Amino acid sequence: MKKSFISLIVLGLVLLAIIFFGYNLSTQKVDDITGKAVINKDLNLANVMVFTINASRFKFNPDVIRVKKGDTVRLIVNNIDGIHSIHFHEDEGYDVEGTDVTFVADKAGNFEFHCAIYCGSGHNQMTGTLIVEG
Ligand SMILES: [Cu+2]
Repeated sequence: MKKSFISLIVLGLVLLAIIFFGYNLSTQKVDDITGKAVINKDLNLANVMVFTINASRFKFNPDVIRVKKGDTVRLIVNNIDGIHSIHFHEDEGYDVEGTDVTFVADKAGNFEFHCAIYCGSGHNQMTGTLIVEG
């Protein structure tokens, strides 16, 4: 009788610990890669698809990024030659701009991104495509 009472208390403590640590993990709002605060707390940080895009006059490499719908995507622009940034037009499905952006690819399709910073004569040809497979 006494033994089963003690095991019940131990089981209760273990359950409390699991709930406590689980709660802490689910409410964490800091990007585990950059250490920066994450504004969109719905981002699934445990499974981030990270791509480094080398940017030079006047191309992105790679210029095709392929992910699956629902993936959390992080795009990091690595400027090799000149200063560039990426931009998706809002009316193309994603409202994203910057040199280090993280977002959920929640819409399937092909989405063109552009260089967001005027960088010379070939600026307008500086594009890439995000392919989100549904
Ligand atoms: Cu550019």
